[in-house]
Amino acid sequence: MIGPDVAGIAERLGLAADTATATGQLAAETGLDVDTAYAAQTALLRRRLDRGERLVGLKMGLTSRAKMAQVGVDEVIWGRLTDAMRVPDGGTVEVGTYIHPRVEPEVAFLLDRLPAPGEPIGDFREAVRAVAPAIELIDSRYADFTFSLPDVIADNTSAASFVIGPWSPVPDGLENLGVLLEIDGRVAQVGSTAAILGDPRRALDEGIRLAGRHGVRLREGWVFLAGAATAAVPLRPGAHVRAVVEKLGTATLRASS
Ligand code: OOG
Ligand code: MG
Repeated sequence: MIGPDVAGIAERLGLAADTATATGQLAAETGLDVDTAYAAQTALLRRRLDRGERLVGLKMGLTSRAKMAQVGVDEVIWGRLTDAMRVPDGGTVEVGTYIHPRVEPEVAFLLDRLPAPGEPIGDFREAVRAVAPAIELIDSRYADFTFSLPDVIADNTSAASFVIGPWSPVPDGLENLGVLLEIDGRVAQVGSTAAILGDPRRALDEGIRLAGRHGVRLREGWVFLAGAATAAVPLRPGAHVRAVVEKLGTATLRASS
């Protein structure tokens, strides 16, 4: 039997993103499994690197129950971040360049010295230099924002853009900080960093472990998004979005009208 066409899947998802046009789900049609889906994600990253983008970090997905419930997939996943996906804090995104964008509040880590593959993180403050509030803009390339586990992995876990707020030194506790997502000054989602695997620090352990299974090693200087603490909210034209994380501050993003 011929396996799924990894290059073809990456091309289809890459084109869907480039043209802001949804595509149908792939897994059922192509027999894509999780390992092959990560290979397709790598091919999709390669497509970005070939056009000059730089790999700047890793993002976790579905590290909270709120997110798992929203998309109906209940496994922790990870994807890649490039420099072209980063939007400056307070910056504006063109809504027309996305298919059906959603925003979600996140916590970002700036990675420092990480343990060797297979080793646990000893001192979190050695592994993480700084933390920041962040906004992730996700945009599934699949019609109706509907997908299976291998589908969303191949699609780089719906990653599209991200905003990092001001960096702070790692505070004493990260496991129970209040999280708010505000749209146009109104609270759209409320949560706690406890929703992220009980403690967002755990997301880094999971990221190291899960990416390591696919030969990907996290690097010093990378940005790491621990996963959304709440469900994501559709990004409407003209919206002004703020993510507030207690003790860490605020990240903001505007949508073009
Ligand atoms: C998948 C990406 C999930 C998160 O923070 O949980 C994610 C999706 O919701 O489309 O980025
Ligand atoms: Mg996210």
